[in-house]
Parts: sequence; C-alpha cells; structure tokens
Amino acid sequence: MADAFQPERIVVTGGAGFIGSNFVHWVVQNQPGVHVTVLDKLTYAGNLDNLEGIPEDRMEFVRGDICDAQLVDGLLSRADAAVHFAAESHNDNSIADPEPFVRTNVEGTYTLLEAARKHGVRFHHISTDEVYGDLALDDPARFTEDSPYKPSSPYSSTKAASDMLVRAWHRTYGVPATISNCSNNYGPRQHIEKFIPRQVTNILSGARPKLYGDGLNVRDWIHTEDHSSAVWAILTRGRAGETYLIGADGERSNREVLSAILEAMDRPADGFDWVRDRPGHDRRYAIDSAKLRRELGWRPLHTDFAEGLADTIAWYRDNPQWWQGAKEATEAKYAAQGQ
Ligand code: NAD
Ligand code: TDX
Repeated sequence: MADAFQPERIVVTGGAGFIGSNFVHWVVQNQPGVHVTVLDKLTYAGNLDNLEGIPEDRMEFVRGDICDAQLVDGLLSRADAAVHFAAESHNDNSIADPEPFVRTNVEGTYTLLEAARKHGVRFHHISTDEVYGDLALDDPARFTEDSPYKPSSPYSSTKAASDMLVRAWHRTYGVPATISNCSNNYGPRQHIEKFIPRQVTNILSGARPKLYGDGLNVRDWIHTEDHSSAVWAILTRGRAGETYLIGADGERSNREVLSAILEAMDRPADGFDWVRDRPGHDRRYAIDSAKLRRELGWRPLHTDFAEGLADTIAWYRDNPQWWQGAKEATEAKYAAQGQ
C-alpha cells in the first residue's frame, strides 16, 4: 500500500527510550528520505546508547523536556510530523509516586498538542491498551477501538487523559492527529524494571526471577519492531482523528512467559520467587487489531514468540554494560516494595 502522507522531517519524543529508539532505528533503516529529530529528557529510562550507530545526517538529538513549551514550539515549527512516545511508562513507579506521570504524560502531551496546532503538524500519539482497564481470564472478548476507557493505575489513567486531549484537539482545533493503543512490547533495549528484562537480568546476575501474585495475569506480547512498523503505517496511511489498536495475537500468562525464560536459560522450572502482588493489578489484556490489518494492510513479522524471546535474552547476555549499572538501584527499589 503506498503512503498517503510522506513526511520528510519528523520529531520523535522519547526517542532515547525502549520503543522510541527502536522506532528511530526502524525509520532510519526503512525510510531513507526521512530526517529524525529526537527530543528526550534522558530520565532514568532514557539512554543515548540506544541511538548508537545512527548516521549524523539522519538524526539530530535534542535533550529537553516535552513540558518546555518554547523548546517544543521551536522543534515543531521545523517539522511536518511528530511521533509522541515520551512518557513515564512503568506502572509500579506510578503507584509509588504518581506526580511525574501527571506532569509528563498529561502536561507534556498538552504542550506538544498546542505546538502541533500552531504549526499544523501531523501528530501521532503512542498510547497503551491499559486505558481500557482489564478483562477477566475467562472472558472471550478482546479490546477493540470501541471498548470503554476504564484505566486502573495512575500510569494508565494519565495515558487515558492524554488520549482524551488528543481527541479533543483533533475535534475542536482540527489537529491532524492519530492515536495507537498497543499491547505489551518486548525486545532489545527495554529497561530492566520491566517484566521480561528483569527476569532475564536476574538470572544473568545470579538472582532468582520474581513473579507477582498468582502469576496468572495475561499480557498480549508484541515485538517492538512490529510496533514500529504499525506506527509508521498509521502515521502515513491512517485517517486523521482515528484510533488504531496494535497487537500481534500474543496472549500469554506471566507464568508461561517466565517458564519460557527459565527453559531458554537452562534453569529449573521452579527456580523463581513468588512476591507481593501489584496493587490494582490488571488481570488480562487482549487486543483485536482487525481494524489496523484491514484498513492499512499491516501484519506483524515476529510471529514466533520463542524465537523473539531467545533473541532478546541473547541481547541482554551480549550487552551487560548496557544494564549492569542500573541493576542494583532497580532491585533496591523493588525490594523496598516487597517485590
Ligand atoms: P521508556 O520508559 O523506555 O522510555 C520513555 C522515554 O521518554 C525515555 O527515553 C525518557 O527519557 C523519555 N521521557 C520521559 N519523560 C520525558 C519528558 N518529560 N520529556 C522528554 N522525554 C521524556 O518507555 P517505553 O516502554 O519505550 O514506552 C514508550 C511509549 O510507549 C510510552 O508512551 C508508553 O506509554 C507506550 N507504550 C509502551 C508499551 C510497553 O510495553 N512498554 C506498550 C504500549 C504503549
Ligand atoms: O518483576 C515482575 N514480576 C511480575 O510478575 C514485574 C516487573 C512484573 N510482573 C508482572 C506484572 C504484569 O502482569 O508482569 C506483567 C508485565 O509487567 P510490566 O513489564 O511492568 O508491564 P505492564 O504493567 O503490563 O505494562 C507494560 O505494558 C503496557 C508497559 O510497562 C506499559 O508502559 C505499557 O503501557
């Protein structure tokens, strides 16, 4: 399918984080005519090493805050599209301290939307399936674009608020905006606070994996490269004002994922600890991505989870310098929470 909108200069917020940096690499590899300006505050979750290897003539890096209206205005005045990944992204952190979530996720999105409105910039907002709350384990339903918003955590409620701002700025001011709500991503360069990399790096550093609650909670896993190709499809071929759900039919319980990690890393099946459950822990997420597939012809390429997981484990094994510096502080934070 040919691209209807062909951006030449895009601003990518949060481009030094996990999914944002994977998207920048994807664009540089697959879209030769596009220049990327990354705007990232480099919080604990941002890492310039994530952008290593990108040629200077393809990308400019700007360290800054999406809440800085003057900076954001200047960058968007020189762009034809903005792809907005920057966020505080971790549920457990949002439970311990919601303040930065409200600021970055809500005020930051507002600041970007005001600049997009002023400069007529196409705006793609990256959101999450968590805005829809959760499903019961025995419910055959999956989330669709029509599911009601029912966020459970401080994190997901700030993402829901940001989605609402985007919808209102489209309807009221005509900002040419799209939204995508994606399921759980995995792949290289994911911060070790998150489920899969935490367990992999625990094993690599001689500690035991930690499973919350009864371990039966279900997440719908997608490889981050498939998230990137879907975002590009929506940015260039999606209809302004529309929401698209992104998912790759990857439902698995946390126990199943942990078993796969233990097996792939030659550890005994019971080689993990049960720890305190997350307060308000969502039970199950599941995405129906029929609209994205039907309207935009998108398909995931990483359909073999065992293979994607093996590659991800290999990446953490081969890149200890990337994660070892953050391991102690991350685990100390969890230990203080009984997790
Ligand atoms: P991440 O925490 O790895 O990266 C976030 C990035 O945003 C970091 O580089 C950080 O420095 C930057 N940032 C944070 N606050 C900022 C600010 N005020 N100004 C500028 N930059 C700032 O997150 P991620 O997992 O890559 O998630 C990216 C986006 O995708 C988020 O919007 C998240 O809600 C969404 N999402 C994530 C998943 C997932 O599974 N991780 C799934 C669906 C949607
Ligand atoms: O040590 C752990 N043990 C454990 O059992 C951790 C860190 C998590 N878990 C559980 C909690 C969840 O059921 O694993 C599941 C996945 O946890 P996270 O990696 O924290 O992801 P989740 O809370 O599902 O949210 C993720 O997907 C949606 C991203 O962090 C969000 O940014 C995204 O919006």
